[in-house]
Amino acid sequence: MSTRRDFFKLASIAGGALAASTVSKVALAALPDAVTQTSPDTMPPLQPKNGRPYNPVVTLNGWTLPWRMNNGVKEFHLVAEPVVREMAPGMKAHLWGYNGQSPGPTIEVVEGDRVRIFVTNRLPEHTSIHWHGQRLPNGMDGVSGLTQPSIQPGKTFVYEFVARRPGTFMYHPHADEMTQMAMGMMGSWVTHPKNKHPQIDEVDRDFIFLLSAYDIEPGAFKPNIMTMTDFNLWTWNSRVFPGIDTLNVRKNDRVRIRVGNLTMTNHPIHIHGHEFTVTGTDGGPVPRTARWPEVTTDIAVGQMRQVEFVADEEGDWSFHCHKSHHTMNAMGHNVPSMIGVDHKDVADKINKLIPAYMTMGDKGMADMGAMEMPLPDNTLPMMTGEGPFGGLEMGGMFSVVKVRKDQKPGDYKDPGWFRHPKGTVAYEYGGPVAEAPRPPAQPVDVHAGMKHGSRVMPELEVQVRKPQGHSGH
Ligand SMILES: [Cu+2]
Repeated sequence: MSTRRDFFKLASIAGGALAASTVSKVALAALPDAVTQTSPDTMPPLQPKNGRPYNPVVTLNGWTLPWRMNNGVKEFHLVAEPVVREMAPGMKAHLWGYNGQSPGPTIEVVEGDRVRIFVTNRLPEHTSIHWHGQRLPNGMDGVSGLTQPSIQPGKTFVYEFVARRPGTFMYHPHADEMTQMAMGMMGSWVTHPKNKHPQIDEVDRDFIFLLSAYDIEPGAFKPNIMTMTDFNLWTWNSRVFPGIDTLNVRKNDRVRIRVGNLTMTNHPIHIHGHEFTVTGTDGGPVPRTARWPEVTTDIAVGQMRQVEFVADEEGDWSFHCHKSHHTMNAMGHNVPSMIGVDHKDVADKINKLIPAYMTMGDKGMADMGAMEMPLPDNTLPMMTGEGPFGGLEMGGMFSVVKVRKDQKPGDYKDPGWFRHPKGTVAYEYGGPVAEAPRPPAQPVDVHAGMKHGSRVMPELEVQVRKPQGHSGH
């Protein structure tokens, strides 16, 4: 039996050199501080205090994890734990994440850095971290059961590898993945190039965020982890509009935006007023000869894209997923289209039976943004947000790129709404209006089908839905 005294005896016989080489320095070292973030706001870029210099990224509604240098190795400490994430003012979700937030902090290193990451598991079940897209020793790949035993609750594991490839990456569990990603466990990783790189431009602003999706019933706090496709909250870094910060840049800045998709569907990410090119994926920089301009790029599941453009048009430019049901929040979208149907009469009758029934969208759904709906607690309106000209009627994956000529270099503060030069805003026509020719109106008897009357009319289906619960989104 080996005792502490035996160990010292052995060490004294063999000398200090043997002790140093047989006992891991890592095991002897105290853990680096586990820094925790309590705010869901966009934190200013973390300027590197030591190591190779680089131009840091800004994580949208997120932050970068500080490190410590230990004999030339960058040491980070991630703590997997339950967190409370404010998805937008008025709604908090009970998620799992890292170091106080979901997603976890961004990790920024430089090509060639040796990186050591301590991962402490404070979840009620085992976990692991997979370093998506990285070249590394197989045993550091973080696949529970395949390349390592899973990290049991209360345990700390150490990952160590050299960041070989510059680019945009992410990290996420590779243990009970469906649960852990549906609960919000993920984070971004950027490896900056060591030297000037022929395929990587220097940029003035460098943003990063992850796409994630949740199924949280209105009024509930926890995601339904059994959901496979019917998610109802489409988020950027576990935030939904109007909780997503704007991307504030200076006119003529070269802007890079890095986006990774850890939802279960694709997202065509679209910018207004500018064209971008995809300059890189999680596979590395795209050769210049293979780039083309576009205004929307589709990001498939498990992919990362970095897009770049020169922000040379001043204004407040929408930046969003182009799937229109991804730019709204969770509330009764499983209602039938009632556009053109005057159903007030029907609604009055239904109201006698179901007082909470509301007529929705006989002219479209825009009145949803303004109507005073009785919302359950901890719920966001389906379409919301106020702009300088009225309601934006948005939710989910929507934000604004604000381009200003007086935004200072390195200043990421929201400059407020754009002040349009005189005569550059769409306006109401004030002249005479010609009568537009219209087809003769068709009489529609909404009661005909219900009463099984003599006229052959398709039965008008009226689904009665109270404003709680939903599916199909
Ligand atoms: Cu989308």
